[in-house]
Amino acid sequence: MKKSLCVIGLGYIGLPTSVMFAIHGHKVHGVDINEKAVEMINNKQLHIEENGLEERLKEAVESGHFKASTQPKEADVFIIAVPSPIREDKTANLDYVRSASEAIVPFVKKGDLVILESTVPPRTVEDVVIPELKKSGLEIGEDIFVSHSPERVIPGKVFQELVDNDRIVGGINEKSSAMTKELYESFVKGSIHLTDATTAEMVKVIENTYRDVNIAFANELALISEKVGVNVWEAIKLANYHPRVNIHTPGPGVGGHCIAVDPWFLAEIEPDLSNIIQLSRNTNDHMPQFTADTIEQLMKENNITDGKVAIFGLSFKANIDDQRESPSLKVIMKLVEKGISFQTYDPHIKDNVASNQTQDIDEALNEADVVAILTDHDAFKELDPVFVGSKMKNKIVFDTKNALPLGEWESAGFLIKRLGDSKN
Ligand code: SAJ
Repeated sequence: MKKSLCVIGLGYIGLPTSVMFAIHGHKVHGVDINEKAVEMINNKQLHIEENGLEERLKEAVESGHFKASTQPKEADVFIIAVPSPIREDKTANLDYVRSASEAIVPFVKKGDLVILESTVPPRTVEDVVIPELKKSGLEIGEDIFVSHSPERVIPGKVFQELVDNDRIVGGINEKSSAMTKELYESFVKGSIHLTDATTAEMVKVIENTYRDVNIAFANELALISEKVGVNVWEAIKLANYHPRVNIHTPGPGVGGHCIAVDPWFLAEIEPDLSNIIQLSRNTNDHMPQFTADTIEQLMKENNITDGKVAIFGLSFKANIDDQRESPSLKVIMKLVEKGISFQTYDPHIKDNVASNQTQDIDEALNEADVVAILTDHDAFKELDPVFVGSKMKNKIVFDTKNALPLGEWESAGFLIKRLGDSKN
């Protein structure tokens, strides 16, 4: 049955989700506090980059099924997809989740469903969302229904994963779960697994924590490999041929608003029981420092004084425009501390997000001594080493993502240092 939906938060998750429901026949009223974003969305313009979003947004708006606004309104279903960041002290900041829950109170009515999609520490539905919704005077679980259905899509492949991924639905009771399942069946082709709200919260947080711990392991292996005469990329590739091994890849750090954040949700709840989780966070957080130290070392070894580094890659991972919590920004801070000159460049990031940023690759490379590859964008993998070398003062590359074809760059006269590789 087609429903009216009110989606709070039109960012990386809320906007694609709204658009999907709209093009599957539901009537969607999207809400965001960012007036400029609302205006752009209604004009079929993107305020974020995501593959396939542009044409779907156009279709959704033109169908008359999707409209954005700064204010919520009455609906059958409310979906909350707002940020849930961490504070400086690594505790969860649930202010947006709380204020979104509060904002819908005047509009919820008997029979409505409220779904929280934002990633949150276990018990947030019970301890934060429900107390707000109770202010409506409606009986929770009888008059209105509530569930947590965490988003699990990867930036860059959001539309594919929204459809194909399995979905976790945790209702506060069976009716809440059933209603939520029925709604997502509008477009989800993966299986929809039902559980309770707190378990669903836990599932989402442990998925990202698993990845963080695994990446920390890979980063530790990279540091060990540099000492023992091994290329970590080769070692991990070979180990992963084992049917029960799946080691992730090292890099200059872990960015994004999920993997570098969610493990703290568990650490906050049970600090004494989350040793590996906290150690992994700290290991990954140390990688930008290690990256900056290696750049400094490369300059010293090659007798470069007052050298210039070209930082390639500002987004937190390949082929996206999202620089939130990007390790690159932390590497830059460390370079500033060391007094090393640099220019930053990212073909995916059009706004000014970093110091000394340029949109011009020639300017970034001009008179540079070292190019540091911090994000494995396809555009970097396809770079012509002869062109890059022609602009630089010294031909040195620090490849933290194993992105470049080594032989080709060495043939072009480059000295290549690869993270986790004692031979290069
Ligand atoms: N990274 C590594 N090594 C790896 C994999 C990633 O260093 O082997 C780094 C990346 O470069 C990046 C960071 O980790 O800086 C995070 O990237 P990611 O691709 O692992 O994850 P996100 O943050 O884009 O998306 C994750 C996904 N979670 C899982 O894969 C378990 C996604 O499905 C979630 O929806 C998303 O978090 C979220 O919103 O929680």
